[in-house]
Amino acid sequence: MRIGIAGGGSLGLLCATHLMAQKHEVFLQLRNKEQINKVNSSGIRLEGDDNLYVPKAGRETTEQMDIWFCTVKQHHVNELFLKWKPHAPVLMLQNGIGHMHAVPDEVEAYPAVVTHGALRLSINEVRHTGLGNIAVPKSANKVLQKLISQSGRLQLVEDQDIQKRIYKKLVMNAVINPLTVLYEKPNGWLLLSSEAKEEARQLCLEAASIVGLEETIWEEVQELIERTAANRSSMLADFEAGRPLEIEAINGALIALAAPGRAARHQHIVHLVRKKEEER
Ligand code: KPL
Repeated sequence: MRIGIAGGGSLGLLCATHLMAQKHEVFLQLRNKEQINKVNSSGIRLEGDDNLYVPKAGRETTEQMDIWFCTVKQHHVNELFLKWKPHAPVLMLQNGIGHMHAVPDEVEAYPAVVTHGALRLSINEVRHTGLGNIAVPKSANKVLQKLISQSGRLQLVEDQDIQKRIYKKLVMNAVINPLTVLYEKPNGWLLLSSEAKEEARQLCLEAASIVGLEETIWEEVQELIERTAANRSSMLADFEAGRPLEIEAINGALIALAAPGRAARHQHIVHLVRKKEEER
Protein backbone atom coordinates (compact mmCIF):
# COMPACT_ATOMS: atom_id res chain seq x y z
CA MET A 1 0.00 0.00 0.00
CA ARG A 2 1.05 3.63 -0.37
CA ILE A 3 1.00 5.20 3.08
CA GLY A 4 1.55 8.82 4.08
CA ILE A 5 2.74 9.76 7.55
CA ALA A 6 2.40 13.32 8.82
CA GLY A 7 4.94 14.12 11.56
CA GLY A 8 8.53 13.10 12.22
CA GLY A 9 8.46 12.63 15.98
CA SER A 10 9.07 9.29 17.69
CA LEU A 11 5.73 7.86 16.59
CA GLY A 12 6.04 9.04 12.99
CA LEU A 13 9.50 7.46 12.66
CA LEU A 14 8.36 4.26 14.38
CA CYS A 15 5.36 3.90 12.06
CA ALA A 16 7.50 4.62 9.00
CA THR A 17 10.04 1.88 9.79
CA HIS A 18 7.45 -0.74 10.76
CA LEU A 19 5.28 -0.05 7.71
CA MET A 20 8.31 -0.21 5.40
CA ALA A 21 9.29 -3.51 7.01
CA GLN A 22 5.89 -4.73 5.80
CA LYS A 23 6.86 -3.60 2.26
CA HIS A 24 4.53 -0.62 2.19
CA GLU A 25 5.64 2.45 0.26
CA VAL A 26 5.92 5.35 2.72
CA PHE A 27 5.87 9.13 2.26
CA LEU A 28 6.91 11.09 5.36
CA GLN A 29 5.43 14.58 5.50
CA LEU A 30 7.72 16.82 7.56
CA ARG A 31 8.09 20.52 8.31
CA ASN A 32 11.76 20.62 9.18
CA LYS A 33 14.11 20.98 6.21
CA GLU A 34 17.08 19.45 8.03
CA GLN A 35 15.02 16.36 8.87
CA ILE A 36 13.71 16.09 5.28
CA ASN A 37 17.28 16.17 3.92
CA LYS A 38 18.57 13.71 6.49
CA VAL A 39 15.76 11.19 5.94
CA ASN A 40 16.08 11.43 2.13
CA SER A 41 19.86 11.04 2.20
CA SER A 42 20.40 8.61 5.08
CA GLY A 43 17.00 7.00 5.73
CA ILE A 44 15.67 6.08 9.18
CA ARG A 45 17.36 3.70 11.60
CA LEU A 46 15.28 1.64 14.00
CA GLU A 47 17.50 0.67 16.94
CA GLY A 48 18.27 -3.05 17.02
CA ASP A 49 17.24 -3.55 13.37
CA ASP A 50 20.01 -3.82 10.76
CA ASN A 51 17.79 -2.65 7.92
CA LEU A 52 17.92 0.94 6.78
CA TYR A 53 14.51 2.36 5.94
CA VAL A 54 14.49 5.04 3.25
CA PRO A 55 11.03 6.54 2.74
CA LYS A 56 10.43 9.58 0.56
CA ALA A 57 10.30 12.68 2.73
CA GLY A 58 9.08 16.19 1.95
CA ARG A 59 6.87 19.10 2.97
CA GLU A 60 4.01 17.77 0.81
CA THR A 61 3.28 15.32 -1.97
CA THR A 62 1.08 15.32 -5.05
CA GLU A 63 1.04 11.53 -5.10
CA GLN A 64 -2.22 9.86 -4.11
CA MET A 65 -1.88 7.91 -0.84
CA ASP A 66 -4.10 4.96 0.15
CA ILE A 67 -4.17 6.07 3.76
CA TRP A 68 -2.49 8.58 6.10
CA PHE A 69 -1.20 8.32 9.67
CA CYS A 70 -1.39 11.71 11.38
CA THR A 71 1.19 11.57 14.20
CA VAL A 72 1.76 15.26 14.98
CA LYS A 73 1.14 16.41 18.56
CA GLN A 74 -2.37 17.52 19.35
CA HIS A 75 -1.42 21.21 19.55
CA HIS A 76 -0.25 21.08 15.91
CA VAL A 77 -3.38 19.46 14.48
CA ASN A 78 -5.27 22.73 13.88
CA GLU A 79 -2.37 24.35 12.09
CA LEU A 80 -1.71 21.22 10.02
CA PHE A 81 -5.23 21.06 8.60
CA LEU A 82 -5.20 24.75 7.61
CA LYS A 83 -3.08 23.83 4.58
CA TRP A 84 -3.36 20.05 4.31
CA LYS A 85 -6.23 18.45 2.39
CA PRO A 86 -5.63 14.68 2.40
CA HIS A 87 -7.73 12.84 -0.19
CA ALA A 88 -7.53 9.53 1.64
CA PRO A 89 -8.65 8.23 5.04
CA VAL A 90 -6.58 9.56 7.95
CA LEU A 91 -5.80 7.80 11.24
CA MET A 92 -5.43 10.33 14.06
CA LEU A 93 -2.82 9.03 16.54
CA GLN A 94 -2.71 11.86 19.10
CA ASN A 95 -2.67 11.56 22.87
CA GLY A 96 -5.54 13.21 24.73
CA ILE A 97 -8.97 14.11 23.42
CA GLY A 98 -10.44 16.98 21.46
CA HIS A 99 -8.31 16.83 18.31
CA MET A 100 -11.00 15.11 16.21
CA HIS A 101 -12.92 18.41 16.30
CA ALA A 102 -10.03 20.12 14.55
CA VAL A 103 -10.32 17.85 11.50
CA PRO A 104 -12.35 19.42 8.65
CA ASP A 105 -15.67 17.65 7.94
CA GLU A 106 -14.66 16.66 4.41
CA VAL A 107 -11.71 14.58 5.72
CA GLU A 108 -12.47 10.93 6.51
CA ALA A 109 -10.68 10.66 9.85
CA TYR A 110 -10.58 7.82 12.39
CA PRO A 111 -9.39 8.13 16.01
CA ALA A 112 -6.61 5.65 16.81
CA VAL A 113 -5.29 4.72 20.24
CA VAL A 114 -1.58 3.89 20.44
CA THR A 115 0.02 1.84 23.21
CA HIS A 116 3.46 1.45 21.62
CA GLY A 117 6.32 3.16 23.38
CA ALA A 118 8.79 5.04 21.17
CA LEU A 119 11.71 7.34 21.78
CA ARG A 120 13.30 9.52 19.10
CA LEU A 121 17.08 9.26 19.43
CA SER A 122 17.87 11.80 16.69
CA ILE A 123 16.03 13.29 13.71
CA ASN A 124 16.32 9.96 11.86
CA GLU A 125 16.76 7.37 14.61
CA VAL A 126 14.11 5.80 16.80
CA ARG A 127 13.93 3.25 19.60
CA HIS A 128 10.87 1.01 20.05
CA THR A 129 10.64 1.14 23.83
CA GLY A 130 7.48 -0.89 24.31
CA LEU A 131 5.57 -3.24 22.07
CA GLY A 132 1.89 -2.32 22.04
CA ASN A 133 -0.78 -1.93 19.39
CA ILE A 134 -2.85 0.67 17.56
CA ALA A 135 -6.59 0.35 18.08
CA VAL A 136 -8.93 1.74 15.43
CA PRO A 137 -12.72 1.80 15.34
CA LYS A 138 -14.50 -1.07 13.65
CA SER A 139 -15.21 0.18 10.15
CA ALA A 140 -16.32 -1.10 6.77
CA ASN A 141 -13.63 0.97 5.06
CA LYS A 142 -11.81 -1.46 2.72
CA VAL A 143 -8.47 0.37 2.87
CA LEU A 144 -8.49 0.27 6.65
CA GLN A 145 -9.38 -3.43 6.59
CA LYS A 146 -6.47 -4.13 4.25
CA LEU A 147 -4.07 -2.11 6.39
CA ILE A 148 -5.13 -4.00 9.52
CA SER A 149 -4.26 -7.29 7.85
CA GLN A 150 -0.88 -5.95 6.68
CA SER A 151 0.20 -3.96 9.73
CA GLY A 152 2.85 -6.38 11.05
CA ARG A 153 4.52 -5.30 14.28
CA LEU A 154 2.48 -2.10 14.46
CA GLN A 155 -0.42 -4.43 15.25
CA LEU A 156 -3.49 -2.52 14.15
CA VAL A 157 -6.51 -3.95 15.90
CA GLU A 158 -10.21 -3.15 15.69
CA ASP A 159 -12.11 -2.07 18.74
CA GLN A 160 -15.93 -2.12 18.87
CA ASP A 161 -15.87 0.43 21.67
CA ILE A 162 -13.13 2.86 20.69
CA GLN A 163 -14.58 5.62 22.90
CA LYS A 164 -13.95 3.53 26.00
CA ARG A 165 -10.42 2.83 24.86
CA ILE A 166 -9.85 6.56 24.24
CA TYR A 167 -10.99 7.30 27.80
CA LYS A 168 -8.79 4.54 29.23
CA LYS A 169 -5.74 5.92 27.45
CA LEU A 170 -6.69 9.43 28.59
CA VAL A 171 -6.78 8.27 32.21
CA MET A 172 -3.42 6.51 31.84
CA ASN A 173 -1.76 9.55 30.30
CA ALA A 174 -3.39 11.92 32.81
CA VAL A 175 -1.88 9.92 35.67
CA ILE A 176 1.54 8.90 34.36
CA ASN A 177 2.63 11.84 32.23
CA PRO A 178 2.35 14.82 34.64
CA LEU A 179 3.72 12.86 37.61
CA THR A 180 6.79 11.75 35.68
CA VAL A 181 7.42 15.41 34.81
CA LEU A 182 7.04 16.55 38.42
CA TYR A 183 9.39 13.83 39.71
CA GLU A 184 11.58 13.88 36.56
CA LYS A 185 11.70 10.09 36.74
CA PRO A 186 10.89 7.21 34.40
CA ASN A 187 7.40 5.65 34.59
CA GLY A 188 8.49 2.83 36.95
CA TRP A 189 9.24 5.36 39.70
CA LEU A 190 5.50 5.85 40.18
CA LEU A 191 5.25 2.40 41.75
CA LEU A 192 8.61 2.47 43.55
CA SER A 193 7.94 5.59 45.62
CA SER A 194 5.02 5.10 48.00
CA GLU A 195 4.24 8.83 47.89
CA ALA A 196 4.14 8.87 44.08
CA LYS A 197 2.12 5.67 44.00
CA GLU A 198 -0.55 7.13 46.26
CA GLU A 199 -0.70 10.33 44.17
CA ALA A 200 -1.04 8.20 41.04
CA ARG A 201 -3.84 6.16 42.59
CA GLN A 202 -5.77 9.26 43.67
CA LEU A 203 -5.38 10.89 40.26
CA CYS A 204 -6.48 7.66 38.63
CA LEU A 205 -9.63 7.34 40.71
CA GLU A 206 -10.62 10.96 40.17
CA ALA A 207 -10.05 10.60 36.40
CA ALA A 208 -11.98 7.33 36.26
CA SER A 209 -15.00 8.89 37.94
CA ILE A 210 -14.93 11.85 35.50
CA VAL A 211 -15.05 9.63 32.41
CA GLY A 212 -17.27 6.95 33.95
CA LEU A 213 -14.77 4.08 34.11
CA GLU A 214 -14.65 1.44 36.86
CA GLU A 215 -12.10 1.83 39.66
CA THR A 216 -10.40 -1.36 38.41
CA ILE A 217 -8.70 0.86 35.82
CA TRP A 218 -6.09 1.44 38.57
CA GLU A 219 -4.97 -2.19 38.07
CA GLU A 220 -4.52 -1.51 34.36
CA VAL A 221 -2.61 1.70 35.02
CA GLN A 222 -0.22 -0.20 37.30
CA GLU A 223 0.25 -2.91 34.67
CA LEU A 224 1.09 -0.26 32.08
CA ILE A 225 3.57 1.39 34.45
CA GLU A 226 5.24 -1.98 35.03
CA ARG A 227 5.34 -2.74 31.30
CA THR A 228 6.87 0.67 30.54
CA ALA A 229 8.87 1.01 33.77
CA ALA A 230 12.12 2.05 32.08
CA ASN A 231 10.43 4.56 29.73
CA ARG A 232 10.46 8.28 30.11
CA SER A 233 6.88 9.34 29.33
CA SER A 234 6.28 11.41 26.22
CA MET A 235 5.56 14.44 28.44
CA LEU A 236 8.83 14.03 30.31
CA ALA A 237 10.68 13.65 26.99
CA ASP A 238 9.02 16.88 25.80
CA PHE A 239 9.89 18.61 29.07
CA GLU A 240 13.52 17.58 28.85
CA ALA A 241 13.78 18.61 25.20
CA GLY A 242 12.24 22.05 25.89
CA ARG A 243 9.15 21.31 23.76
CA PRO A 244 5.59 22.38 24.68
CA LEU A 245 3.80 19.87 26.94
CA GLU A 246 0.51 18.12 26.14
CA ILE A 247 -0.93 18.95 29.55
CA GLU A 248 -3.91 20.85 28.02
CA ALA A 249 -4.81 18.04 25.62
CA ILE A 250 -4.67 15.47 28.43
CA ASN A 251 -5.39 16.80 31.94
CA GLY A 252 -6.97 20.02 30.65
CA ALA A 253 -9.40 18.03 28.50
CA LEU A 254 -10.22 15.78 31.44
CA ILE A 255 -10.96 18.78 33.69
CA ALA A 256 -13.22 20.22 30.97
CA LEU A 257 -15.30 17.03 31.07
CA ALA A 258 -15.75 17.13 34.85
CA ALA A 259 -18.69 18.54 36.76
CA PRO A 260 -17.77 21.60 38.88
CA GLY A 261 -15.53 20.71 41.83
CA ARG A 262 -14.91 17.10 40.68
CA ALA A 263 -11.43 17.56 39.25
CA ALA A 264 -9.55 19.18 42.13
CA ARG A 265 -6.56 16.80 41.99
CA HIS A 266 -6.11 17.22 38.26
CA GLN A 267 -6.45 20.98 38.55
CA HIS A 268 -3.72 20.96 41.16
CA ILE A 269 -1.40 18.79 39.07
CA VAL A 270 -1.93 21.00 36.00
CA HIS A 271 -1.01 24.02 38.13
CA LEU A 272 2.20 22.32 39.32
CA VAL A 273 3.23 21.20 35.84
CA ARG A 274 2.58 24.64 34.33
CA LYS A 275 4.67 26.23 37.08
CA LYS A 276 7.49 23.80 36.41
CA GLU A 277 7.22 24.45 32.66
CA GLU A 278 7.51 28.21 33.26
CA GLU A 279 10.60 27.72 35.42
CA ARG A 280 12.23 25.43 32.86
O1 KPL B 1 1.59 6.93 26.35
C1 KPL B 1 2.43 7.12 27.18
C2 KPL B 1 3.25 8.34 27.03
O2 KPL B 1 4.39 8.36 27.42
O3 KPL B 1 2.69 9.31 26.47
C3 KPL B 1 2.60 6.21 28.35
C4 KPL B 1 1.50 5.21 28.29
C5 KPL B 1 2.50 6.99 29.61
C6 KPL B 1 3.88 5.41 28.31
O4 KPL B 1 5.01 6.13 28.58
